[in-house]
Amino acid sequence: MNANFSLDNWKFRLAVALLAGAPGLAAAAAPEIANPVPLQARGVAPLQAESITALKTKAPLPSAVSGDVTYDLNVTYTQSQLWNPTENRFDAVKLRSYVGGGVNPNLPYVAPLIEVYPGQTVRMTLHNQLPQDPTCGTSGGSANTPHCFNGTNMHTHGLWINPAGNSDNVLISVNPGVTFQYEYNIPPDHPAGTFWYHSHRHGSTALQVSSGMAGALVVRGTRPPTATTNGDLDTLLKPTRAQAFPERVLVFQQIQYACRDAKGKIEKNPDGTYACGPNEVGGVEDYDQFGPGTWSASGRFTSINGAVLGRLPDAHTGAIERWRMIHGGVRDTVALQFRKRAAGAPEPTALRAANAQSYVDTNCTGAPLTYHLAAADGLTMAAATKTQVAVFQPGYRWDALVVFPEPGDYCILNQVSTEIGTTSKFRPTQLLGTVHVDGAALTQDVAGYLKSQLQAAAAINMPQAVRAKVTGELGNGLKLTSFVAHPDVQNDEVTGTQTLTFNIDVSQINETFFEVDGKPYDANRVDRTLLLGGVDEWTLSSNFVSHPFHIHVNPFQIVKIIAPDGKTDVSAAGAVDNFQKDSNGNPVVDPEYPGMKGVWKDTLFIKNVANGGGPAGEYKVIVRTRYQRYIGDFVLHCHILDHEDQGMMQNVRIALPDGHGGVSSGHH
Ligand SMILES: [Cu+2]
Repeated sequence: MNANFSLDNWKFRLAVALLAGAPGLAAAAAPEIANPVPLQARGVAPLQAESITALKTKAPLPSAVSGDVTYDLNVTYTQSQLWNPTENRFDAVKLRSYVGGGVNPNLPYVAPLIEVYPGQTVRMTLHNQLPQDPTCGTSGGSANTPHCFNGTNMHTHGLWINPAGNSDNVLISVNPGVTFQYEYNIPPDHPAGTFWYHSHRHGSTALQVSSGMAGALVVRGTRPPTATTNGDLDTLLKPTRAQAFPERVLVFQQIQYACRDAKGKIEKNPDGTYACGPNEVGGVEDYDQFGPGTWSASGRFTSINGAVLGRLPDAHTGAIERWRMIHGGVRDTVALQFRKRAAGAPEPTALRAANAQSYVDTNCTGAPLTYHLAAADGLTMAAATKTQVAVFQPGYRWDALVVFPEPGDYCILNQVSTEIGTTSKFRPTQLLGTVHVDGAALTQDVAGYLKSQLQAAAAINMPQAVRAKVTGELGNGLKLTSFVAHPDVQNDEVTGTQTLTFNIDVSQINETFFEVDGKPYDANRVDRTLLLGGVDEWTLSSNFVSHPFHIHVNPFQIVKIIAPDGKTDVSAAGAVDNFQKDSNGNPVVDPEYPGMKGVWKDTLFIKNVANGGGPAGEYKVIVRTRYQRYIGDFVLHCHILDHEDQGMMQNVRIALPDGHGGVSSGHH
C-alpha cells in the first residue's frame, strides 16, 4: 500500500477501519497534527472561531473582555486508537480522557484548548463519569501508594489564581458520579501566556495524565505596553500585512498504554518494547508502567496534540510562527530540535526501535534549525533567546518564534534526551513528526530577519508612546523588556529564606520512599507556612537523581544555579554545564540551564548528576518568589508525576501576617 499522508486519505482509511469494527487492524499513515480543538464554551460565544485543520491566524484582539466563560468537561473512558510506528498500524486503546464540546473524535487523547482573557472567570464543570471503583476505600494502605484511579480533580498549571475552595484546589477528590464546578477568577493583571490543565488527584495523577488527561490553556492578552507599564507579547505579534504571526499550540504527551496478559502482566516484544496484538486493547491501568527507564523501554512515541508521528499543517518560509509548546507528559525529557529532511526521503513508516535511529541518521540530515525562545512557562522572557534545542521537562512550556528559512520537509526531533530518573542512560533520537515548508529561501540569517520583522511589527502595532522604546529593545539583542510580566526581585525585597531537598530513600529493603526534606507526603501536615506579602529566596537541591520542582500559585525567578563544583553559575548566558559524565567518563554538555538566569518559571529541573546521588552531584538552584494576593493551602511537588503520587510532595500554606512579625491564626 502506498503511503499517502493527506488528511482526507487518513480519515477515509480510519472510517473504513472503524466500519470494519477492527480499528486495531488499520494500516495507514499517521494523522495530520492540527491545533487542539477549542473547547466550546457553554451558553456564550466561543472567544475565537477557528479552523481545526488550518494553521491559525489570530483574530483581532478585543479591547476589553470580562464576564464568565463556562466550560463543561466529562471524565470518561474513551475507546479509540493511537498510531503505532513500531507496528506500522493503529493500536486500539481505551483510556480515561477529558471529553468536552469540540473534541476531535479521531484524536481524543488530548484535551480541548481553553482560551481566556485576564479579567474573565472560567467556570469549569467537571463531571466524573468514570465507573465506581469497588476496591477504592476498602483496601487501606498508605496515601502514597497509588490508589483509586477513578478519582480525579483539576489543576490549572501556572495560573496565578486562588488555590483554595472551588478555585485551583487540588486537595479535593472528585469521585466517580460526582460533578463539581471549578471557578477560576483570572485577575485583570494576570499575565497572558501559555498554561495548561491536567488532573492532579494524589494517587492517580501520573496514571491519568499518562492517559492523555491534559490540555492547553491559553490566556490571551490585549494590553500594549505604556510609558509606565509593561504589556502583552500578543500585542506585538498582532497580524500585520507583512507578518500574520500564525500560531501553533502543541501539547506533547507520553501516553504509555500497554496490553496485559491473563495474569495482568504487561506484554512485551523480544526487544522489551510494549506489545499489543491486533485484537487487544491497550490501557494505562497500573503503576508498574511507571519508573526509571520505562518510557523509553516501552517504545512508545511522544505524541503531539494526540497524534503519534503526525504531520503538522504546512509552514511558509519567512513566516514568523509562535509555537506555544507544552510538555504534558509524565516523566521523560523532550529536547526539541528541527532538522531539514533530505530531499526524496521516504515517509517514516515502520520505525521499530532498531531502525528508528537509522531513519533519523539517514534522512534528518540538515543542520539543526536556529529558533528563538520568547516565553518560559507562559511568562515572556527579557529577551528572545537563540537556541537549537529547547529542553522540556514535564510541566514546562516554551513559546518559540520559529522561522523556516528554506522550503522542504523538516523533521521534528526529540534529540538524544537525557532520561530523567537516571543520569547515565541516553536514548536514541526520536522522530516526533514532520512539517512541510514551502516558499522561497530566506536571504537573511534567521536572527537578523526576526529582528527586522519584529521591529516592523512594532512600528505598526505599538502605541506611539512606546514605539521607539520597543524598537530599540528589539534592536539590542532582541530584548522583550516591555513585555515581561513581573519585575525582577531585588536583593532588598527578600524577607526570608526557604530550603528544599528532594530525595528517594532506597535504604529500606522492601519499600522505596519518595520524599521532600526527608519525609513522604502527609495530607494532614502543613510543611511550610509562608507569609502573605513576604518574598523568599529558596535553595532547591536533590539528594538522589534529578527532579522537576513545581509550585502552585506564585511563579519564581531564577537567581543562580550553582554546579556541583560549588562555584560555577551555570544559569549565566553562555555558561557551559558539563558536570555530568557519560558511561565512558567523558563530560556531557547539557543545554538545560545556561541562559536561565533571571527567567520566571513555575517548574524547574533540579539536577543531581552523581550516579548514586549525594552531594557530589548536587546543583544548588536559587530562586526567589513573592507571595502576592492569595492565601490558602496548596502544594509543591516533583513533576515526575509517579514520584508525586508516591509522596514527593508538600503541603504549603500562605497565611496572613499577625501584624507582630508572626503568622495570624484564627481570629486573634
Ligand atoms: Cu521526582
